[in-house]
Formats: sequence, C-alpha cells, structure tokens
Amino acid sequence: MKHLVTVVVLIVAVTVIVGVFFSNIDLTPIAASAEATPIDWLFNLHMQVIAFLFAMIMVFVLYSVFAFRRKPGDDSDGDYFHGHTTLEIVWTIVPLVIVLYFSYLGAVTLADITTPGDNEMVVEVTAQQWSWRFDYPEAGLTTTELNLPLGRTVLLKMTSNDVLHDFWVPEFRVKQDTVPGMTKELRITPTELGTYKVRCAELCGTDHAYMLANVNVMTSDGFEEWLAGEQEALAAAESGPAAERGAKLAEVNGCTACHTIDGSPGVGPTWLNMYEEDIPLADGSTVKADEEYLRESIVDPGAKIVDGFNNIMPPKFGETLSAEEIDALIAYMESLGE
Ligand code: HEC
Ligand SMILES: [Cu+2]
Repeated sequence: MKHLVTVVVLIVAVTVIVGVFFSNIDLTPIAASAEATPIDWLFNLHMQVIAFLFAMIMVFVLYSVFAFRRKPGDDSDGDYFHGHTTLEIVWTIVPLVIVLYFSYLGAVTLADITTPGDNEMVVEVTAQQWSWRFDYPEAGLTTTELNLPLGRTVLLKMTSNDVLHDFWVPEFRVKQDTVPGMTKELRITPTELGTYKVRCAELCGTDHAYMLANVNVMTSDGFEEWLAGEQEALAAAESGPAAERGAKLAEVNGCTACHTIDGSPGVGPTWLNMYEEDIPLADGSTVKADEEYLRESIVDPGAKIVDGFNNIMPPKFGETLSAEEIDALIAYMESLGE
C-alpha cells in the first residue's frame, strides 16, 4: 500500500511537471488561420495525455529499479506471478475509452475545419516537380504566389501534374496531399496578415526541398487592388509580343524550375541557344531543334530524350496548356536562340 501511494503521488507530480513544460515550449509557428485554433487545442490536449503516459512508464520503471533492488547476499528466485485479471481489464478499458474519446474529438474537429464558409473564394492549385501554380478562375488569373484576402474562406482545389506532392503552410496548420488525376480540397480562413510559405511535405524528387511558394495574406482592399493590377498586366501582355507571354507562361507553369535561360545546367537542358541547334539524343542520334521538335518536347516529353538527361519532365502539358500557350512558349524559346 505504501508503494502504491508513493507511485500515485509521483505520477501526478511528474504529469504536472511535464505537462507544464509542454505548455511552455513553442512547438508550432504562429497560428494564422481560423482552422489553426481547434487543431492547436487538440494538439495541446494530446501533449497532456503524452505527459501522463510518460509519467506512468518512467515512474513505474524507475521506482521499481530503486525500491525493489536485490539486497546484498540475496540470491533467491523472484516471486512467481500468474497475471492479474482486474488489472488487465482496467488497462484495456481505460486506453480504449481515451482512444475513442480522441477519435470523437478528431472527427468533430475535422467536420469543423472542412465546413464551407460564407462567400468562399475558389483557388485551383496545381503541384508539379518542383513548383506550385495557382489559378483564380473567377478573375481569370494564374500566378506562382498564393495571395489571399484576410478573413475570407478560400477553397483550394488541388491536383498534381506528375507525382504525389503535399500542400502545407505550417502557419495555417492544415495539410493535404495532391494526387495526380484527382482533385483534393482544403479550406483555409486566414486570420493574420503576413507572408508565409507553401512547402511540399511529400518527398517528390531532386528539388523537393526547394518546392516553395510565397503565401501573402492581404487586407481585402489590398487583395482587390492586386487582382486589378494583375488583370491589367495580363491584358497588356495579351496584346504584346508572343515571346513575352511565353516568358510569363514558363514561370507560372514551372518550366523554369527545371530549365534555365542563361546556359547554366539545370535538371533539364538550358533553353539558351537551343533553337535551331542539333540536339544529341540518348539513343545516339541527333535532332534539329525546330518548332516541330520543341512542340513535341512539350506535348510528349518522353518521345525523344536529350542525351545526359532523364525522362522526368511532367507529361501532361499537352492537356493543361492551350495551343496558343504552347505557341507562345515556343516563341519565347526561339527568342532565346542565337
Ligand atoms: C521536372 C522538371 C521539368 C519541368 C517542370 C519541365 N521540363 Fe522540359 N525537360 C526536362 C528534362 C529533364 C528534359 C530532357 C529530357 C527529355 O528530353 O525529356 C526536358 C526537355 C525539354 C525540351 C527539349 C529541350 C532540348 O534541349 O532538346 C523542351 C523544349 C522542354 N523540356 C520544354 C519545357 C516546357 C515548355 C516546360 C513548361 C511548360 C517544361 N519543359 C517543364 C525537365 C522538365
Ligand atoms: Cu513536391
């Protein structure tokens, strides 16, 4: 009985100390979305349960090591035990109840953060090795940065052009895999102005660690102003030279994550002086980089593999880019020729 009382007192004390320690270390960055509140609450509750489990294990182990040490000269065998039915029932039921309770809390929280908000704004997210592309269908805009108005729920409709990626802004807490061929949804209601970063949280190849994009949470006025500015720039570009549109398209479609335009090596061949050159292919032949070849390289990248490179270019540009967009990209590549 004396042992039991001591152990219970020690468990309570260690739980409180470890629990207070957990509440005082900052494990997460600032919370910048409405979804972060219930998630952080649940996370902290978990940490308190972990403090209790930690105390249960460590106190029993260390107490036994010291209180039940072998006395000097005592070489007799230990006592023989044959289970303890009540104890086994208790240590099955109690964790079961805790786990069920947490699954209930998890389900409630999930329902809470996935419920549609009023006046939602849709942004389409396309992940691709190794860039992010954001489309604002209502405004007809495409960008490489995610700009969001403060306080308005945004519904992200996400997909991938190649392999699995994962959309994660730590300050918003929520996280979602992007899956090729599927549209996944995520809702975010920004509550703090500022600039954050989307990270890819699914190991996706060579430049996975650099697959970042800025997220700017703006005031609603600032956001409207930005939209208007972008639309104006877009209208100006549409009447300008095709090569300039191509330059912008190469950026928003992530081509520049793999292709450089200054001759330096990248994951893919540089575009500097590529046009009209003889390109050595992996099968030993060469091909002239005329318009037809460039078009084929974009629409069906696996058809001819450039010598010294791997067949890893995203295969879907033929579907995601319009004929005019491909023409503009080709015009841009031609403008980088000699
Ligand atoms: C994930 C990296 C990656 C992305 C993104 C990418 N490419 Fe490529 N690209 C490659 C690689 C690697 C090759 C060389 C292997 C091959 O021929 O498929 C290549 C080859 C090419 C070629 C032939 C180049 C030559 O020197 O013969 C063209 C043209 C091209 N890409 C255009 C594009 C365009 C346009 C985009 C964007 C719409 C794009 N690529 C996006 C990796 C990429
Ligand atoms: Cu990725």
